Amino acid sequence: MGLDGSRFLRACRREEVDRPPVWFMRQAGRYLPEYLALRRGRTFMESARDPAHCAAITLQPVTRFGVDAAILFADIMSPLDGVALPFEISAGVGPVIASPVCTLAAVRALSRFAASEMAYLGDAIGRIKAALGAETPLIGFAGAPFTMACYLIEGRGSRDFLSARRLLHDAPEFWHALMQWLSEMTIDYLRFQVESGVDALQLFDSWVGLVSPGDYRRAVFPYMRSIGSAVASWGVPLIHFGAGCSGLLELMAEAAGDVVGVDWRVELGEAWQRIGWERGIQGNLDPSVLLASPEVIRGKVAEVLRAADGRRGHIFNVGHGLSPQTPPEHVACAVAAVRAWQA
Ligand code: 1CP
Repeated sequence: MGLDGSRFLRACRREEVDRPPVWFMRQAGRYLPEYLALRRGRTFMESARDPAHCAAITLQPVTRFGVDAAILFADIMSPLDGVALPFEISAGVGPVIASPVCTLAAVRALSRFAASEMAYLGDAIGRIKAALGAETPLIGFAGAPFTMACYLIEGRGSRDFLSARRLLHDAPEFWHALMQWLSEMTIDYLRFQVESGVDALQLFDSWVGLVSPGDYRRAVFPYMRSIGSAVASWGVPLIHFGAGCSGLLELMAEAAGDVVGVDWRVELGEAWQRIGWERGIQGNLDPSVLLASPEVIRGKVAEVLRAADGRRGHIFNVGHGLSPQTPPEHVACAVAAVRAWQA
């Protein structure tokens, strides 16, 4: 078949497919017993920095469920290894950054991304590609600048990222310097993943739903646009995901991406109309549905597929990452329901 003929890459290009491709954000993770077994006694980043482990974890959901794409096992904080900014992924907390970046002087002191510091990831990508062969594409990814800025400023996760949003309003020179540095770093990091062999890219702007459309236009859009243009020039499909973004969909679509990833707070057909039929759409099952009974799961999967109406360019996914409580059999049930779908 060859990778270019894969369901996932064809859908990214809005070509005809026999059925929508399916994969899940956070498909590798704590809900899988084989993941917990491999992670035992190791921190998240110890596993992510070990090419054999990273490859094995990336392949687990492909082996178990036969999903139509793999996603690299890494975190949105991973590229900080390439700029020598110390961080950890702390159990039960998430990213923790040793020295948050809150002043213009701190931004000016940041160094340029060096792929040589992340040789482990290039090695992992090579191993994953060799194991996947010509059937299943590999998605590389990065956090988008706004979401990265949230963690760099606060130093860790937060419900509302108030300090970051205050600086967006109150310290424009700092904000733009940080976003400029982040967008350059992101382009360098994504290019490194493409040169190492990934077949498609996703930008996670998980928390950008916190900003108003006016602020998005001024303080986020230009940086997304520059990343989007760079990726477009490489000829690799780009998925642009955000959660809680129903007020921003048109702007996000205009800024970057061949495909826009949406969550369940917006009806998929309406979202698609707003982002334009010339783009693909990814989503948008509520991940909490996968905690319900198989019968409910089949019904809700059908609802998403009906909303997409068999149009070219739909990639079936959850609207945000799978939760650690998800029974793996329920993920298998959703995959089977997508496979069995007849429009
Ligand atoms: O030890 C563990 O297993 C911790 C859980 C975990 C996992 C499995 C974290 C900590 N990161 C990951 C992997 C991960 N993170 C992937 C792997 C590929 C996949 O299977 O999908 C990806 C794509 C991410 C991306 C990521 N990390 C995002 C964007 C997606 C999203 O969910 O919004 C964000 C916001 C992070 C930060 C992060 N890393 C980990 C946690 C718990 C968090 C969120 C913390 C918070 O709520 O602030």
